[in-house]
Amino acid sequence: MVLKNLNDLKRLVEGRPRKKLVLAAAQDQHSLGAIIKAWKDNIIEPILVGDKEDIENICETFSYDITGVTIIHEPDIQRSVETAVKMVSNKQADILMKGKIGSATLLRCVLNKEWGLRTGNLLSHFALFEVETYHKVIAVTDVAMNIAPSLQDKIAIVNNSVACLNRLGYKMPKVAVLGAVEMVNENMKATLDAALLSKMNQRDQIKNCIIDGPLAFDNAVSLESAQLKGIKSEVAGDTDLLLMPDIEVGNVLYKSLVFFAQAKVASIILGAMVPIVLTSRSDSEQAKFDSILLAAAASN
Ligand code: COD
Repeated sequence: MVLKNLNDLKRLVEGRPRKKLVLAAAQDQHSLGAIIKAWKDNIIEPILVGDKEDIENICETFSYDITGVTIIHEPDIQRSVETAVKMVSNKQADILMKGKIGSATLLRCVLNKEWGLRTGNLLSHFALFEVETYHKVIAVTDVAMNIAPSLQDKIAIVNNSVACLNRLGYKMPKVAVLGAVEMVNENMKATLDAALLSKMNQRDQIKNCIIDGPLAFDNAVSLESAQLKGIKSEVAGDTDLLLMPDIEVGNVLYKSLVFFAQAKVASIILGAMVPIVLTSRSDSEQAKFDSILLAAAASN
């Protein structure tokens, strides 16, 4: 099964018990709007940690009915994140979500050695895009957490993403490891890593997926383009997951898809004790809702 659009995620959570989601620094309009919708749709049960007065003012202004929702008053941003993270590590919540706070600040709390959400795995960012010009949803990693991943990191990033795609119903997701070109060039590290990852996949060192690379973006997403270049590949033109060389390439692709191609996006952090909804503060309420849906579908 593959996802044709982000709405397909709904099917995966239907009939499942609601997940407890804790929103850190909850005084954020788009996050609150998304959470209330997900609550009304029976996907999650929200817990809000943040400035109670600000939260209530936003909800009143935008007519969000939060009657019955647990609010933990913590006006200090840093302490509100700490409280939310600890609720997850104490098993009082199944999903963590970022509110009015920078990504790096939240991630540093998540990585805290004493009370954070580490599991021993690398944590990585995973995004799903619905783009009109592609025949199915396409996953992209890592566009927001790992800055300059090593080969070892890329193996962990692929494993995180493949495990998530497997949970979403993909048996053997097709993974394109991107470079600027589809030939190995010793001066372009991304192409060397890509070739190694492909070979490791062929030798079963990376399982449950089909990896090909290096592929340039055009051959990864267009069969015609791959054929014109004479590339024979099971992945070319039918990619489920794009592995980015580094955060700059990834983040520029992410923002280009959203701003130029009007793509819809859902994104989470994988590899921690629970999925973490970590959308950018500029993301729409819809993107935050779809990310909650993805987190619920991806959680155990
Ligand atoms: N997974 C698991 N452990 C990690 C990871 C990871 N991805 N990254 C760091 N750690 C561990 C390290 O092993 C170490 O023990 C500790 O955390 C601190 O590591 P540093 O010194 O590299 O960590 P920081 O605090 O300097 O950086 C961690 C961040 C996640 C904050 C950093 O990688 C970062 O800023 N990433 C980009 C976040 C961002 O701005 N995204 C926004 C784009 S929209």
